[in-house]
Amino acid sequence: MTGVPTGAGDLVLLDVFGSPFAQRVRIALAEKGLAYERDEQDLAAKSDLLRRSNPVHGKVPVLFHLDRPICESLAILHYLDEAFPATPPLLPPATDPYARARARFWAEYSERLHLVGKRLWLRRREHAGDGDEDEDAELEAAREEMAAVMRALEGELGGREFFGGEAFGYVDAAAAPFAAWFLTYERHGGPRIAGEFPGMAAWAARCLRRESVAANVYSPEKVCELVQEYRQWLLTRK
Ligand SMILES: N[C@@H](CCC(=O)N[C@@H](CS)C(=O)NCC(=O)O)C(=O)O
Repeated sequence: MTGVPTGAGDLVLLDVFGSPFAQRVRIALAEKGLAYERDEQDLAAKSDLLRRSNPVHGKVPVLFHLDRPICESLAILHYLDEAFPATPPLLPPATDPYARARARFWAEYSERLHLVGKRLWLRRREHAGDGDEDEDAELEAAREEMAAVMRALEGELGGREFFGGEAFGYVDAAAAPFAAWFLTYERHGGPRIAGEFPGMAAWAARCLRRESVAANVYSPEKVCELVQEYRQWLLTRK
């Protein structure tokens, strides 16, 4: 716990490659240059280890550091900053509590992308306008909410390279996994991101080019493909 990068055995991550919450942690570990072991989980048949280490939620990611589990992606990112102070920080410095509080706010807010995104792609029908007025109204509401989320994030980004300024930081690590989902949001009725939110589109492209992100998320096309498969499976099950 001294800030010296550890051997891979000291850090073990229970994760699922495609989980955007687990991706946050892998991105942060990559940014910090920390070696770790991955333990891919099967969420359809949860292991005793996952249940024991995250008894409240039973979700990934869980990071073990020296055999002690830490749950919740944002808590893990925070922990990594504190436990490994010699590595590149994600949060603003402790001498700037205001900037830290602000970063925590926007990191949490970035989850709106995922929640509202689901309302776009997890609908029964692929397209609006073929007869179900309730579904059309829900699609329109979700599209508007996604536009509001993008607008708010773009306002916070404020023309900077990253939410962390010139450096990729805590909000960037928290939100970057969702950058790979922008294409899916668009294809399922969301706003045209490049046209309406050029700042967010440029930020997403910047993130996806970054090694820590590119190595740890699926490509936007692959996300679309997997979402389509998942949707089919889910909708035919009902
Ligand atoms: N708030 C949690 C969310 C984690 C989460 O939703 N993980 C999903 C995978 S993307 C999961 O493990 N789901 C299993 C379940 O819900 O039982 C975090 O930030 O870590």
